[in-house]
Amino acid sequence: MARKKIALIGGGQIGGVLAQLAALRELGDVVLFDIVEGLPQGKTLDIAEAAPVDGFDVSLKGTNSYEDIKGADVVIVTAGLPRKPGMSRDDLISVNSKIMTSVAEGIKQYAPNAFVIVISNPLDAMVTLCQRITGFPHKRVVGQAGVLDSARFAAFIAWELGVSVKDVTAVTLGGHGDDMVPLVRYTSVCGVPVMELLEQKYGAAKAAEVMAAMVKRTRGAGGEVVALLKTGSAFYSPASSAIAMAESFLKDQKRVLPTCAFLKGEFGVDGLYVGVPVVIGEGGAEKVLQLKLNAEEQAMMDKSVKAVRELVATLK
Ligand code: A3D
Repeated sequence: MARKKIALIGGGQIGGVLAQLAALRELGDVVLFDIVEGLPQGKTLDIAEAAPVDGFDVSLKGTNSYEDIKGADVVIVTAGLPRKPGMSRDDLISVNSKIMTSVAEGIKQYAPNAFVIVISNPLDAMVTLCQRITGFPHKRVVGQAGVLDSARFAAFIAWELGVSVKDVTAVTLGGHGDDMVPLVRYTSVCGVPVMELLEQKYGAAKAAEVMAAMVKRTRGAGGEVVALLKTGSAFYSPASSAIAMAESFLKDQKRVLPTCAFLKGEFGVDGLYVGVPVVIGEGGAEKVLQLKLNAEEQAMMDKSVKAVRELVATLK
């Protein structure tokens, strides 16, 4: 059986970590593409030279030529500028749309059967653009945001309650912006609703306050890292999140992962890429998992969807 091939478009901060994680997990052979000469070649050489130490055995290639992504099973796109302090993700739309246009054309030509995971911001718009240009079926073009947003929410809850992050299941829906929807009611620790545990710890009133602060921190978590780093945005956690999605596809794991997927009526949304729980398997984004939302949650979802619609409408 031929080895799987993973193409990474963008060899910057996230691209480098993606290459290392894909290699460490032996997901397949890795091709790292960037327009900057030497950058992807240098990073892949550096990672490959760690193979005898780490004990992985895959081929790693850095390239400035799209031809090298030929036949890729998975393509993960991080090409594009990241945020700097004071910028919103939406501020990146004009410059990153131009980059995404050339990237999507390269993918269309050389990796026509790939499952594509977009990470570039503004996420919901960049996924939309990538699908439009490639013309691939919607289930083969998705965005990574929700795995990360949910992981951040889960981490804050685990730290607050003093429990392992492994035992927290957190769910976020909606666009990858300040209006994202952390779903408190569906968030639990080993099956116990998180609010029950917070109320045991603090009583009802303070528990609500503590949760509101964690929801707020989750919504602003990307910006918190940007403000600390000053020169760019988060890169370890977005890379881990996209690798989980790629792995679920490559191994047909059918994991249920919050994914920016194209909705056709689910959650009352038609014809738009938005973050929802999705079964990811060999067919790509195979199925959207429907959740029942109460009036308050639906209102938050509607607000987030409206923001995504407005953003996507600005695409040329
Ligand atoms: P960075 O380290 O700047 O890497 C981006 C790379 O893209 C650079 O190496 C560029 O040379 C390269 N590039 C620029 N133009 C092209 C092109 N036309 N073709 C191929 N490569 C090109 O950024 P990063 O890795 O930190 O972030 C990458 C993107 O991910 C940014 O848009 C971020 O905003 C975004 N991001 C998304 C999330 C999500 O969870 C959705 C999280 C963090 C960052």
